[in-house]
Amino acid sequence: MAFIQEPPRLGNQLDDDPMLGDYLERAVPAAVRDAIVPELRALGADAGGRLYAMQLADRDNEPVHTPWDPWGNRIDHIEVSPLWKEAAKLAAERGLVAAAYEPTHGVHARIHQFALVHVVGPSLDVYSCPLAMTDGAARSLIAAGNQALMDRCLPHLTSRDPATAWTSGQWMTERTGGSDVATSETVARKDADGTWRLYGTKWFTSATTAEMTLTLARPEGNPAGSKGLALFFVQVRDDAGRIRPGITVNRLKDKLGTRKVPTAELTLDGCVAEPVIGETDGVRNITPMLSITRTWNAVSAVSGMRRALALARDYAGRRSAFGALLTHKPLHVDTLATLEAEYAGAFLLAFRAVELLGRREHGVATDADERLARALTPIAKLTTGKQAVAIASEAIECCGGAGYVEDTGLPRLLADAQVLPIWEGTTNVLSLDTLRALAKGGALEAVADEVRARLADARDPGLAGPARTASDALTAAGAWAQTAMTDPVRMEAGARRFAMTLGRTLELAYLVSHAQWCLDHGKGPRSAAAARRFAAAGVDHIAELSYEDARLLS
Ligand code: UCC
Repeated sequence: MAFIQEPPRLGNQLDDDPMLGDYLERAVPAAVRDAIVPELRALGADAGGRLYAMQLADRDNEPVHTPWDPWGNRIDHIEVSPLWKEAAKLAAERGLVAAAYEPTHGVHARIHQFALVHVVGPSLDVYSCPLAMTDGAARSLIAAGNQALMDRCLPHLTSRDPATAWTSGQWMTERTGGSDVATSETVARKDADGTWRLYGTKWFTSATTAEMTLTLARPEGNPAGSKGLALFFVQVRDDAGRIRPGITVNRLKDKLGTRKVPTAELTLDGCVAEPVIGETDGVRNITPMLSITRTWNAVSAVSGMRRALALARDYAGRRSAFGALLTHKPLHVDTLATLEAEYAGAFLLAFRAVELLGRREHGVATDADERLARALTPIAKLTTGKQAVAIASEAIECCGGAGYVEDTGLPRLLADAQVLPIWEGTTNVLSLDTLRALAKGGALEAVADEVRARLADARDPGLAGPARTASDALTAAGAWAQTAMTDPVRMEAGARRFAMTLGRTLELAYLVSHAQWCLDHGKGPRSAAAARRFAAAGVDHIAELSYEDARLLS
């Protein structure tokens, strides 16, 4: 009989991931852990079983936009995939947003929420996108202190009832682009009766099935630039789910990945809007949204890596070549080990950002926590986004040609990962945001203190080497920042290498500290091995590269 290769399978997505289990044991008190682990385990079974099967079966279903009904009415109906409908229900019931806003687990609420997201997110075909924006909108309304909008929206945004749950959009990107948002062209006009209406084009609105959105527009007469923009709330759909007057869906985007996400181009022609907070400073007022979605991005990057690795590892146990299973081939073992180390470092960085978010939201953050969080959010987003693409690429390569064939489902890992360094701020924009954060003062010291404190945990001789690598990289980054500070061109040109060095240094410091905890708590030497391997993969990206050379090459 001809040879037929078995496909990779997934097990329970909690139990198969020692990183998550060990982290929860270290980071949350036993009472919280006892409460959340059964829930995570049930979700882990669903994620690796029923939902993964549905995801494979649902592969060809993509959102469909129907602009008109048969009688000529403009309806702009968007039909999402069956898995997205299931995801909407599951997300509400399991509290993928709500868990962060409920008092049950206090300062650990964010860890609880993002552990849920980590376990199930990769089985939901990027439904994490509307959830991230929903979470960001809830947090932005709270930060703005707009009581009327909070009363109206929060019960829906944080609902556990699928019948009342809303999602939110985040309409920032225009034809002028998604990075330099200050150049947005949408205008806000006030009617004689005081009603605000928006006029313009939104060029990239993700998950346009949302019931509401936060968006930016320039009140007529306001100056150019980001200060002249204001943050607006728009109720996108009526109670029957119909799109409201003044909003037209021009078309859905034809994207490389995230193909289940209905991303649209919109024309706004007089849609009703409400200012969320004042009539200026829109960019500053939407930054709470950006901090939340960037944290979601980091966690989604990490969970995407974990999914890619789970499939590649399982495949290695089912695939024989040159006389042995891949799990027994030294070069394959070595390849997977490098990927595991990257995943472990990325996991710890992303969840540190999650911890800090929780501390800030529960009023227990110190000044140092605040400064650290401001820098850590862009650093975590940019570092993990790049790692996610690299790991997805390697993981599909681990499956050979099967990894390149669409109906195995494997190529989607890479196509979906590729959005992570792009949306919510590209790697370069976030490198510049890292400089912006550090310019506020005290943030670089907060990062340095964090690294030193984690490295001080290392007592095992096997961790001395990785600790030295992290410490040296920190010194190099600090020295570079000191001298580059006086030369804006040099500083900007080197910003990505600098931010990436901080990201990898933090990851290694967290790995060292976590590894020591694992050794101390009978969890074995796996994390120490990850720290050593991560250190060998390169941490210090600082390099004095000539800008003149860069210009010659551009
Ligand atoms: O929309 C997109 C797709 C949606 C899908 C989302 C799904 C997510 C799912 C994830 C999970 C899977 S993609 C497009 C997204 N676009 C962005 O993220 C924007 C990228 N660009 C930037 O981040 C830029 O750095 C800008 C827009 C923030 C730069 O704006 P400005 O106005 O030129 O810069 P300024 O003047 O420096 O900043 C204005 C104010 C300042 O405060 P004040 O007014 O007090 O001086 C800054 O300190 O905003 C403050 N600010 C911040 N505050 C700027 N950035 C931040 C920040 N990150 N945190 C706190």
